Amino acid sequence: MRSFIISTLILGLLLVSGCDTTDPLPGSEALIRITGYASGTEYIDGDNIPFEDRVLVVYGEVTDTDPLNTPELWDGHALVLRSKTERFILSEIDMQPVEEEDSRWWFERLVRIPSGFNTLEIQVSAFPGGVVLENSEVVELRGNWSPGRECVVASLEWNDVDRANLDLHMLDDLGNDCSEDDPNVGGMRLDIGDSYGFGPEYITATDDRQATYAIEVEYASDNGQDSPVPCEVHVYVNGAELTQSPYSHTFYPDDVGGDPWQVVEVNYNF
Ligand SMILES: [Ca+2]
Repeated sequence: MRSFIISTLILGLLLVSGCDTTDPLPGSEALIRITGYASGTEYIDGDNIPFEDRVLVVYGEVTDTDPLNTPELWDGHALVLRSKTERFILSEIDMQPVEEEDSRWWFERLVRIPSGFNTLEIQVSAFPGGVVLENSEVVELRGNWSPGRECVVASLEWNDVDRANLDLHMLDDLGNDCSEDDPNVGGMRLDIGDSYGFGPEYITATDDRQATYAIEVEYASDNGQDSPVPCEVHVYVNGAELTQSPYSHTFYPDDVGGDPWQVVEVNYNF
């Protein structure tokens, strides 16, 4: 089932595969490609994404050619790489088989696109943290969103080995708590909630008022994993990263459902 309805612009039909196969997956050459991306997204329940310029749906196909893998189960490791630096990992829930008994997998993934020049590509590994076996061709696109236009932005990423669910929270001084459970409240907006790893989750405070924001991280679920989960939070005010940022922390199995990590409190004065 597709997670989203792509309601408006399909900006590009982009790539054919053309992968470098210097170290291919066993079996044959994998087909990996980005077939398009879109903005103006709308969730099926009608909850519009109001800041769609910040987030695009990237979609395409990956072929899992490892003969050791079962065709019914996505057990490869693939990610969307933005501008060679930011990783948006494709979890099992992002992957849908194109046809039964077929090794082709369709994916959709929300990706954050900052202003200016961006690149997107797909990388495939045999397992998390493994050597990159194949790259797709590179898509070039321009974003029109800038963190400098926003009051306070926080981002959370965690390690890509265990599929734990960490939740970024931003709490304002009016009692509002923005997180995956309440992604659009008090002028604060969670762009991409990630329940199966590994972020990034972004929350942006958009109300231009004098305010205090507390940034916290909650270990919401271990999703059946039991390894320590190192994570990192970046905080920006008026587009400038705080000098102490990024902040680092490690959650342990006993931390699930416990007290959140209180990262930092930000006083915003325009
Ligand atoms: Ca989460």
